[in-house]
Amino acid sequence: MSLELFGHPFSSYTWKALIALYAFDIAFDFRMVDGDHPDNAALVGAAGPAGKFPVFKDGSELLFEASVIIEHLALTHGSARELVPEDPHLANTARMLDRVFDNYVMTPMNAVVVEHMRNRGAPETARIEDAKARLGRTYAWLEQWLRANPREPRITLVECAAAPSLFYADWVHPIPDALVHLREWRRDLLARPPVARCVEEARPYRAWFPPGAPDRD
Ligand SMILES: N[C@@H](CCC(=O)N[C@@H](CS)C(=O)NCC(=O)O)C(=O)O
Repeated sequence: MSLELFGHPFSSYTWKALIALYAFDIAFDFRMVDGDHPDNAALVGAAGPAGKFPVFKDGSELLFEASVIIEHLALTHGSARELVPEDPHLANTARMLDRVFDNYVMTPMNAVVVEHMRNRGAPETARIEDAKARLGRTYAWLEQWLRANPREPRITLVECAAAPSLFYADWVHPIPDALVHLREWRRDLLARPPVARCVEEARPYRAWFPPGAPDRD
């Protein structure tokens, strides 16, 4: 059955699904969502209530929400089963962490990006500072969590969620030097081949990053 992923190489949520697909060598066709591909954009627009990407097409089935796509890969590809822990309690913990990255890293990081887009040149400082404070709180929580729960060198739902959110969040609000475990984990994640591939594929679009991309990574 042919598999298609609709998304964009600079999109953090597209990365979440791409990392899983790349990590387990799952063959698929990438469908670019941009102004040059109106049919792809139309499919994405109609797939879910918010018209967001990524969207995954598996035969006649259309799936949206990056985490759901990853769970689908774990269910349908034996080789990718370890994306979600077999033990139901460990799987629940992985889903909790996935929510931490989406809700408390990706969301405040996006809030900074959106504020720069909303008000180019003069973003509202209070909104930016509020989002950065939320990121700071999550960073501190993640540092403690990593200290108590060292990660293994494998790719699971947690790594798929962590890599893109930490990649971009560190651009808008750098992880403090004191949070050594979190900084080290981000560095380690970016070096993993499926993540490094996403970083390279996104590189041509960096000039688009509304707050301005730093000259690193
Ligand atoms: N909850 C969704 C969020 C997806 C999302 O926000 N995607 C962004 C790209 S990273 C998007 O579609 N932006 C375009 C839009 O909102 O129209 C998921 O987990 O997949």
